[in-house]
Parts: sequence; structure tokens; C-alpha cells
Amino acid sequence: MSHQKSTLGEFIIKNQSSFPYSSGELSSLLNALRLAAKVVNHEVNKAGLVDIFGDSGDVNVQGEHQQKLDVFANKTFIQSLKNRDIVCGIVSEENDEFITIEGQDKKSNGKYVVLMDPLDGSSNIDVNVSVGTIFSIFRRITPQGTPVEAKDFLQPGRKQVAAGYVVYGTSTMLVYTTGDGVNGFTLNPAIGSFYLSHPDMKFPKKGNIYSVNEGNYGHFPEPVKKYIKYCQQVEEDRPYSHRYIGSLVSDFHRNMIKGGIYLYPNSTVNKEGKLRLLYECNPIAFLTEQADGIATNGQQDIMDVIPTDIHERAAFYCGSSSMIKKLQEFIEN
Ligand code: P6P
Repeated sequence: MSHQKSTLGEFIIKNQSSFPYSSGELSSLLNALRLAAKVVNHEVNKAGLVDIFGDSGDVNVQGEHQQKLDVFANKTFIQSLKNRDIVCGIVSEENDEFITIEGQDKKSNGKYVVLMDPLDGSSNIDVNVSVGTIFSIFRRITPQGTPVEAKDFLQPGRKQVAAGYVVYGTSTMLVYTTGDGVNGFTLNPAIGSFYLSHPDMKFPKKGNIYSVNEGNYGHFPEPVKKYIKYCQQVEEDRPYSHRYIGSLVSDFHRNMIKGGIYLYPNSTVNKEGKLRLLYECNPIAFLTEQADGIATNGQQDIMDVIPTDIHERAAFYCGSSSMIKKLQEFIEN
């Protein structure tokens, strides 16, 4: 008997009572992200056919060459969020400063702020490897008007009200949490609807996959080097499989389903780490904890870090709880 799966829209309506501040605005915000995801998915899927491959010629705040799809994705998500009068401000990897969003009334009184990486892993676009969008949602702290960076955006990850990602892979999925577990929705491109395909996603407590750019091994802190050697030992439950796509969303998505650990350490090359705290680490960490995993910067739960800059970087380790605990043993000894 075919099970009629809930669409994302049906799921949001059915579950919005469990959303914090369930005035329906968060539902509408998630719907804005859903719409933008479908538009970006369409472009990503035809990237090989039209001239949106390659470099836009611009460079973003990270000093990274902006791929044309990066720019398109950024504009699409910003426009979709602007149209809803719910968001007062956006931080994007592609923009040096935060963006103030004015409503129809020309005031910025939206109750939420969104922080996003509109197209993470974009260096993979030209080689047809999965990329993703990552988003993090907070309720604003200031009562109204133009958001204040230090108050509204530099909140610890623990305060997120929702977070998730879109993975543009063999199928396109939207995976998100509002603090009541993690649910995955798969796009049926024929009709443009997301269907609940992965209800209540959980990290297996133990996995046998470790994801790290081993090319940087020589730059890693000693405890991380020892943990990587531990993963490679021929023992009862090892060696683990090394799987690294170089696209955080794809590596994370696989590890959450199969069990595993993702590592992006600080190093002699990336002294603060490479991943961005606000729009890569925190949203992935929220999903991790909601899926019974652990997410840390090596010293503390990463969602407890108090940010000081909207583009700050962090060391990041996330995944199956038993694997993170083993890594922490190496770090603490
Ligand atoms: P490296 C992509 O640029 C990204 O931010 C993540 O998606 C990915 O996991 C990581 O950086 C890859 O970095 O240094 O291994 O190429």
C-alpha cells in the first residue's frame, strides 16, 4: 500500500504548534526557504547546460572567488525572505555586512534574523559534486527597527529557533529542525513538492566513517593526528572508512544517515579553523544535537560559543556521540 507522504507544507501546518512563538511566522519563513530551494535547485541542475558555470569574477568576504551559482543562490534566498515581512535582517557568507530587510511599511520590524551560506561547497559545482544551502534562524533580540549586529546576529547557537540545509544531490532534500527533532523532505521535481521522506532522523550512536581532509594532516593538532591514526588502526571495529566529499552538507548528510564523524580542525594553516561559526557550524550543530549527536569546537559544545564577528571561523567536529567522545578523550589527554 503506498503511503501518502506528507508534503512539507502539510507537515509545517500540522506541526507548527510545536514551533516556538508559533504565530505562524516561522512557518511562513520556512516556506520562503522552501520556495527559494526549488528555484536554486532548478539552476543547479542545469548548471552544465547554460553559462552559469565558472567564476562570476567577484570575490566574497572570505576572499573566495564567487561562482555564478553562488551569486544566484544568494540573491534568490534574500529575495524570497524579503517578500515575507518576517525577517528584519540577513547575514550571508556572500555579503561583507549584514543586510537589513524592510517590510512593506519601510520598517524593519520582522521578528527573525536569518544567517546563511547560500551555496556551500560551491567549489564543487564545476565538477558536478553535490552542494548545499545552510540556514540558521534566530528570533531578534532588539524589539524593532534596524537590527543591531551585536544583539541580533551575534547570538550563541544555543538560541537558534530553527536550522537546516538543502542538499542538491542525486535528489534534492530539505532537512531542518525547529527544536523538535530532525525531519528530511525530498523534492519531487515533477510536481515541485517536498515530501517527508526521512522522519525523525537520528545519528547512529556508533558509525564507521570519518570525514576529514587528510591532505592537511601535517598541519593538525597532535590529538587530532592521534585520533585519525586511531580510526586507521586494524582493530576489532576498525579501520573506519574515510569518506570526504569536500562539501559539508553532503558529508554531514551521509554521516547522519550512516553514522560517522566530520572533522575540520584548527591547524597551523587555519589557526581559527576554516568553517564559519554562524552559518555553517551552528546550524549543523543544532541538527546534530537534535539527531542525538555531539557538535564541538574541541573545547566546548560549539553552540555555547559566544560569537564576536559575523564571519568568524571555528574548529568543528560533529557526528555520532561515541565517536566524538573518543576524539574528546584524545584532546583531553
Ligand atoms: P577543504 C566548502 O568550502 C567548505 O566550507 C565545506 O563545505 C567543506 O566541508 C570544506 O569547506 C572543505 O574544505 O579545505 O577540505 O577543501
